Amino acid sequence: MSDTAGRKGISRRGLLGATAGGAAATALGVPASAVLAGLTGAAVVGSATAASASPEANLAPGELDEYYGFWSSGQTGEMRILGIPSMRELMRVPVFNRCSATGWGQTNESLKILTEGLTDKTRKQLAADGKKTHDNGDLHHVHMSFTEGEYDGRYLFMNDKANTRVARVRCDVMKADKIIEIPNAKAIHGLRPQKWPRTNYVFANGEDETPIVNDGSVLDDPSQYVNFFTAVDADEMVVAWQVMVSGNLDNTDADYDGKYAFSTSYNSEMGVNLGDMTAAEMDHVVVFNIAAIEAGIASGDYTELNGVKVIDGRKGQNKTYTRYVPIPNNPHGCNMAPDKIHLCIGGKLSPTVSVIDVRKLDDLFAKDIDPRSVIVAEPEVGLGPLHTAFDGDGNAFTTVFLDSQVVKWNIEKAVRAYAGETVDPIISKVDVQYQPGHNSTSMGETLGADGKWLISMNKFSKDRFLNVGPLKPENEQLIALDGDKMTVVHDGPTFAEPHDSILVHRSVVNPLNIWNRQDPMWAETRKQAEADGVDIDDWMETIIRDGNKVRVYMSSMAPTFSLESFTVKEGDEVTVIITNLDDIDDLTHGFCMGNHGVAMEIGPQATASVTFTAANAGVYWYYCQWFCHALHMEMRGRMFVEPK
Ligand code: CUK
Ligand code: CUA
Ligand code: CA
Repeated sequence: MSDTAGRKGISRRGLLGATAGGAAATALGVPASAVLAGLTGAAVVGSATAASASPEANLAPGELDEYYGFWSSGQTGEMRILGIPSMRELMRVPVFNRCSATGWGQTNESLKILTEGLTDKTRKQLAADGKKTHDNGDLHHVHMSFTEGEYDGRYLFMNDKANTRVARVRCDVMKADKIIEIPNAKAIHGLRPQKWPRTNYVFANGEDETPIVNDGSVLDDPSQYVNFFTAVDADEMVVAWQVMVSGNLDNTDADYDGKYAFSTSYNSEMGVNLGDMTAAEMDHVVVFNIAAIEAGIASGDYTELNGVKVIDGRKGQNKTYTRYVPIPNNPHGCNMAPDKIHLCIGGKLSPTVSVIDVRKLDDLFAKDIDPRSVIVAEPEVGLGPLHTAFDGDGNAFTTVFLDSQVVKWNIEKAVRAYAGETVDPIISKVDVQYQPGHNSTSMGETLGADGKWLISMNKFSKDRFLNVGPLKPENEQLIALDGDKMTVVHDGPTFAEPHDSILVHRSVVNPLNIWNRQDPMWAETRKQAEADGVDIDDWMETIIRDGNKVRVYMSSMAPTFSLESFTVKEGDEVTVIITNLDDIDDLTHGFCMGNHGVAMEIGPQATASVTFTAANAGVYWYYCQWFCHALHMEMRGRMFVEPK
């Protein structure tokens, strides 16, 4: 097989020239082929003709979209919600990032969520910098919880590659409720929920290799480095177990039978530089046998590492837990087709998509068959295949980064071609602008894949929009799927750096308009208020002094705060607790304490609190910073800070 890979493969030099290193490519920003594609047919098709081909893409003002798009934001660290097909951005949900508008990362309620799942090492790291939590994240993958292969509208799960975390967002209020740091692993990248029978686990890949016990006793000795595959208990949001693997882990997915999970590895070499990581012609996909791993944990065949039960699934260890299927060449995307049979692996340095028939995996584990025999197709789709999405008719859509295209191909034809039949699995190709990473189809990662829309998430926008300086937006394109044709119908510039998205039919998602007063988000705050004899569900005008701590309880009702002023002493630690008693759709208030770097959102019927130090004597105004009323400007009051 390595022979095949070598023949079909892109040379390492070619890849470097096209993306990172070569002078010509750097000057243009994208390879020549993409530039040509963009300047010839594609741009014209993309704007003028296309709009008429799919009129339903254009919604009238006030018309609602058919799909929710849940988006990652890469190094921005938030989750975004878009409407599809309009591509209108509906909301930004802060998760790993600090948010000025909502106070995420500053309110006591959000700080609890951001800090309770941290490891002791990280607490020490943060304390050394005078911080409680990280204020950055790198959120690549957002996926919804499943019940029997279909989205169930309960939760969204997402990764933080930057600080090795996994977060959960509640779909009823679209706020994060749990964020945990994953011990042992480094750089959580690929992330997917279990699809069947329901999302009991969220699978999360560690991308960066480190020593098993990373305490400084081993440093520059990569032979002692490992990676960790993590199963998070999705209900409790705690680590259920981990598997130690050979090679690093990139993207992951799970089957529709609840038996296996899969991870791609581009660094089977366990290299520490580019040359090492691209040295082998074959890397691999790791297949995780979930029932076997659970049995191994139950029978005590694990090592406990930093409080986590870790199974040894490295190559040459116990083969009941993992198998390694060789795949050319630095593979990337890992996508399970809704036919429940085919797992598609993007070859990246190989122009192929390797297709695994998951029905063969039982024999792979039980009978020790040749791991390559589980591959049933390996169509050549173009240069730089990364991710694959699906319709409900047995077709796959693969992004090819270097060719700047999305390629539609038929899985069954690809299987027949691999078996020797003369049949071309490629159905059509469409130019995108430019360099696509992920793509996603409407409901495409579920059994309800409907093949209506495809989004191509492109890493470069270059000449598609007005120049905004050296830092350009990315470009996300909406593609109408119509028979064999793929038509680009919309260009959407976006800020850094949506990797991935899912398109969920609106019938699945039913958020609240107004918070439930008993929401667990402010349970701790409620407990403190009860101890202080304050009813946070009612009009509040209470100030509690507790040593140098002062708790200021107030309510908001447009356009006033219940307290026009309050008095504290220089040096006091002040906590302001506010319940927004308005119970009208869309009536959010805010609280911003001038010159103290303090601001938060209080949604209708929500309670929120924030703590700061009144370090300087004087008069300070607080105001509502969410426009709520004709007299919103007047919604303000004074904090008097008495000198010591
Ligand atoms: S990875 Cu970004 S293009 Cu982090 Cu999902 Cu493939
Ligand atoms: Cu309340 Cu603006
Ligand atoms: Ca490699």
